[in-house]
Amino acid sequence: MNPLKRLGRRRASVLSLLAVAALVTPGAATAAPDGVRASTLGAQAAQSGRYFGTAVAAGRLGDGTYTGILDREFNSVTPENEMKWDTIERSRGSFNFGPGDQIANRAAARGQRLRGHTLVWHQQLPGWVSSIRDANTLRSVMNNHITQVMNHYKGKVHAWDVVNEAFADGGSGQMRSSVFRDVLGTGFIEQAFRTARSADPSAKLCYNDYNIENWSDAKTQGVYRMVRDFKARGVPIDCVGLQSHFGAGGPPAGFQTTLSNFAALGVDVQITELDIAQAPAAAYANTVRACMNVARCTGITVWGIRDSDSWRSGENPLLFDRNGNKKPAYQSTLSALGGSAAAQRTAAPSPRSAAALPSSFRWSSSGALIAPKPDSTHNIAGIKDPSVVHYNGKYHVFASTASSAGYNLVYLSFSDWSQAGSATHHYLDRTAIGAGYRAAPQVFYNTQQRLWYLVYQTGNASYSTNPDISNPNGWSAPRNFYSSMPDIIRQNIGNGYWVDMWVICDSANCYLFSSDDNGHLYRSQTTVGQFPNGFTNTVIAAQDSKFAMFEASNVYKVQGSNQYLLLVEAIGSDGRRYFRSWTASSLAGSWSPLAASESNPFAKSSNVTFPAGTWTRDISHGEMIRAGYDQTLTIPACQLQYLYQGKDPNAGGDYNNLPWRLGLLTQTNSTC
Ligand code: 9MR
Repeated sequence: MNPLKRLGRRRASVLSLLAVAALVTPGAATAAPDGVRASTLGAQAAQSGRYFGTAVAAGRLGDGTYTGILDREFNSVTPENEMKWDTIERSRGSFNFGPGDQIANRAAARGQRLRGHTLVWHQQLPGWVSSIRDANTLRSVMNNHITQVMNHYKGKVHAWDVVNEAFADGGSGQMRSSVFRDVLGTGFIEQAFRTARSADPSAKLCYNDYNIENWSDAKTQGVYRMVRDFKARGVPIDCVGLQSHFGAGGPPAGFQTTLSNFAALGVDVQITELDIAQAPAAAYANTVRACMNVARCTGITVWGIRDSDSWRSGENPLLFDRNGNKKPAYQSTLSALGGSAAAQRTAAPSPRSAAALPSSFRWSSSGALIAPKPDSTHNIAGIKDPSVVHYNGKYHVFASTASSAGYNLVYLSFSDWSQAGSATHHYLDRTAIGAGYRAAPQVFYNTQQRLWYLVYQTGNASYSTNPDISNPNGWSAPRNFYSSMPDIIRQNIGNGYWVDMWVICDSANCYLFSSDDNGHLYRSQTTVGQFPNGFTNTVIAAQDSKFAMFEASNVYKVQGSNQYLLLVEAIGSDGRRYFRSWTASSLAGSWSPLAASESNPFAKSSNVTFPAGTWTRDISHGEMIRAGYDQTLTIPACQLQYLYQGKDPNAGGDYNNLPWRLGLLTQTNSTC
């Protein structure tokens, strides 16, 4: 992060951004391990960590053809009717778990997972409930039903449809009229979810509905607003079930967008009741592919096994015909899951078994989650350059505070992103870190020394240590890594600035990377034993034209692979910030382009969607959400998240006074 004014330069025309020749040795993509294709739906879905389930009717469990397919193909089941209110609590306080148990016990005996369907629904609701007019009575009846049923199935049901079909069809985007809404008000859904969380804290809590698959539909938007509001206020919700009862055309064009937009709110999505009129093979494949393309789409359930088992049997909407034979849609579904009917062993990579990163990325962004909190002595315009670890159940975020008076550091922690905006900001100029120019922090835990390190720029590369990351007052006074700027930097920096120091260690060495706002990435090294002393042998690790390799470099170890990932912030031809990426097989190695161009960026406004509204065109200085928190800076290979700085696209003026805010990118094209 450049401490001084850079206004004007960002508008300069940027030449030959795509010229990366100086930087790389070409080729060298990491080979994915061989995958094994499975021959059944459940086994193939399991290879990507997903389930493939079906609705099951207790009344059909005596049919050998039915159970034969059920046990061969499916690894999750949903009772089609047996856990609904009119079966379980037909009269007040008298619970009949028999049919539900039959399905639950059978599934448990075969290692099949169980979805619970459904606790609060206006249909299949006994008359004694729908005729209640007193709110206190209905509230206690609803809470009691949820509690009793969830208690009974505790440990057996992995996800519950807590509330089913509460939104109205048509253009209102509002909740439908039902005894629950009419007597309890629209808050009944929140009440149901809170009760459900207390009843079984380890079950995933889903909202389930139909006709919410098309992103632009008012009903979809209504449910989206509710989930966003729940996440923002900390109302417990873990998943959204999209029933997906489709016509012969299959899913709407924007189906995957809907899945990823919900997922970006921080919930899982599941396709819960899939059936498609006439079961066209392509329509099934499109549906499955949309789920496979969204990391948080955790499973698919078809609503029945054979066409003759379907609630819409006249439309033959399922994967097996009346005789239990596989239909063409079965084959297309299996291939879309990544499998093949022949169960051949193949050298083709299985999408989920590869630990390597993809070569292009797509993201969905949150809104601005963290804004500055000026106080009487901190007149702050922007919060910038975040560093983040997840440790001890909390996110710990360190960031620069920027104002016309200069830069310093701030610390905040919170347990959930929905709480990020309300976290207390601890200004670190009040600690031994002290006032004056400190910026662009990077935090990690040194496991040998059992100390947290905060690395930051002060004009030199500096650090403080702290035995307890959660204690802002525990940081030591700044110390420098170098006695002075290394010669090679002095010789190459031109009229740039020495910024954005970054430490990462492997088992032998620690490396200190830094940038110069002038096209160079520098690297020094020391041994793990000597760290934090002894940084020497400074070299140019990568170089390009000034704006193509500007600043804010991150280097990570990719979990489960031999890959390291380099991100560097560039300034695009539109004057906006974005990230380029490279990989290498060692920290001292040469970097090969991964998504390294303006047209195939790692993260840029062009590959980020903003379901909550486009609040920035800059994707600027930030950090990946790591898999751990130690000096190896290990990130997951899948489902990446990146905390970044963005700002109002219309803001201008003094760079130090720009209104930077922090937002979170979530990868939407993870294949694992
Ligand atoms: O498939 C179920 C059918 O056997 C029942 O008669 C019907 C009663 O309303 O419910 C069917 O399942 C529904 C599910 O519970 C919720 N979403 C719509 C499904 C199809 O109607």
